[in-house]
This record gives sequence, C-alpha cells and structure tokens, in this order.
Amino acid sequence: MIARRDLFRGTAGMLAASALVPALDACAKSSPKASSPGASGSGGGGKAITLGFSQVGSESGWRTANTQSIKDAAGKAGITLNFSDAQQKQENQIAAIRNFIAQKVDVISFSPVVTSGWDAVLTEAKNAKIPVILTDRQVDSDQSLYVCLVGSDFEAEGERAAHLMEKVLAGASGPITMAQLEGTSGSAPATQRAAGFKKVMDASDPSWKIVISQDGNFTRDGGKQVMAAFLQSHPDINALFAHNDDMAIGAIQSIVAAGKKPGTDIKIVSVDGVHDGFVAMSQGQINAIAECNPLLGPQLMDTVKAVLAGQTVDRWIKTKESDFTADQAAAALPSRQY
Ligand code: GZL
Repeated sequence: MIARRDLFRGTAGMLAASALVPALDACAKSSPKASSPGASGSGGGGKAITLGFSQVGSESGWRTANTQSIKDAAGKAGITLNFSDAQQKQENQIAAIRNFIAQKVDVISFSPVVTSGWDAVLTEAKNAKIPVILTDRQVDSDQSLYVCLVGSDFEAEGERAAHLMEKVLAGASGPITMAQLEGTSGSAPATQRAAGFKKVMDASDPSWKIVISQDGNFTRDGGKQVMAAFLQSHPDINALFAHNDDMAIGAIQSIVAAGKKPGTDIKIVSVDGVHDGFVAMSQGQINAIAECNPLLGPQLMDTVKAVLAGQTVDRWIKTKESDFTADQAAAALPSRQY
C-alpha cells in the first residue's frame, strides 16, 4: 500500500508551493535543452520541443479521453509528440522510454502502469539529461528520477467514493455485504483508491464489510468476469465499489444476467465519470461516481514548456474533480467533456 507520504519520498510537503524543486533545478540546469524560453512549442533556441509519451494502453473510456487530451494539447502547443501505447505492459513502457532516450527527445512523460520497477530506466533518462514528467499515476522510485507528477490524488478519490457509498446506503436496512472490483494490481490508482476507501469504511458502520475484493484490470470484460464470480461465491452481495466506471459497466452485465437489478438490489459506486458511466448513472444502474479527470493534456504541455524553460513547477500538479450522485447525472451529461 503506497501511502501519500511515500509518493515523493524525502519531500517535506507533497504540494510544494512552487518551491524550486532540487530535482527540477538539477534537470533545468543539466538538461541541454533547458535554455531561455523560446517561441511556443520551442525548447529554447527556436528548436521545436519533442515529447516522448508512453501511455498505459487503451483499457478504458478514461484512458481514451486521456490520450485524446494529450494529443490535442500537444498539437495546440506546437509540441511534437512521439506517442507509444504500451497495451498495459510495463515492459513495453520501459522499451518505449529507452527508444525516446535513443531518439534524444527533449522531455519524456508517461503514465506508469504500475508503481514499481522504474529505477533503472529512469536513471538512464537522468543520465541522458532528459527530464521525466509523470502523468496520471505515481511511481515508487526516488524523487530525484523525475521532475513532478501531473495527476489526481487517488487516495482522496477512494475516500470520496466511500463517503458517496455512505450516502447511497443511508437508511439501508439489514446487513451490507460489499464487494470491491480493484484496478490493475500494483497500480497507484488501485492501491490508493482501496486505501482511501478502507480508511473511511473502517470508521463507518462496523457492520459494513468488504467480503470479497479482486483485480478486474480496469476493463469492462474484467469487471464482468470478476463480478460473475463474485455473485457465484457471494450471492448476498448488495453493494459494490468499482475502481473505475468500465469495470462497473462490465459488472452491471453480470448483475443483470444473475437476475438482479443494478443500482437497486446491488448499490454501485465507481470512479472516473466517463460518458458511459454517466449514462448508467442516469439510468439508475450506478448510484454515484467520484470523478477522476482524464483531461491532463493542457497541464502537461504547460509543465513541459516550464520545465524546459528552467522554470519552477509544483512537485504535484493536481487536477480538479467533483462527485456526482444519480439524481445529478441527466442534467450533467450534456456538458460533460469526456
Ligand atoms: C486514473 C487512471 C485509471 C482510471 C481507469 O487516473 O490511471 O486508469 O481510473 C484507467 O479508468 O484505466
């Protein structure tokens, strides 16, 4: 379990208020491209910025929206994007980062599929004097190996989801038998959402128990398969926390196949807030969603330019997120950006 305090080992406070970060300062000074700010999209000296980006994969609606946001924002910023889809495999991400180093890109960014196993390749990037910016997910490597993170607080998302579950279950009579569909094992969102959810649940109604919890890999098929197994072993499940909407939507298929009413017989809270999640919520099949904003592209491109221009950036650049219950879904749908 990665606690928030371990996200940036050795950093006094996670949200350094634009303090000059030693790692950044080192990157800015040591990177050959960290010169005076050039034209938009240039790394100084008029040379266009090339960003090597390794994406986790295309496992969910969230990921699709995240990829589109990054591609659109790179285009708007005049930044050349070398994009690689790792199909949720760490070895593919490591190979992609090595390719970016060989291509001598100006900056590397990636959303690490899992938190561990990055020290070697991040050291290679540092030795090549190419700054690395994390997006979306954290790593447990030493903070000197990357400049900053642009992404959400997953532990807070787990806590928010638990408070939504309390709201959804308020007034429920009888025992609550809860299941949890976890995201990809070893990933920051799965580890931290579970931790945040547990922290709130442990302090809530002691009769509420998570009786079964399993990895559904953030995919619809994963949610469907795992939920079908859950219902076989625990037919009395009446509450589900899914770490993302796609697994919740897959689970809904198995709940219906088992002759039960999702959102009624089994209360469902999930995370993300993608379009299909809102549609399911407007139909009463998902009861509440803790939003996780995938539209990180503009913040990432601003951070890329700032880092290459040797400017100070926060160690953790967070995205803004809200919570939604089913009664809000229909009104919110038309203005949803993803
Ligand atoms: C969260 C992101 C997660 C989403 C899933 O920031 O890493 O991965 O919650 C996605 O939908 O697959």
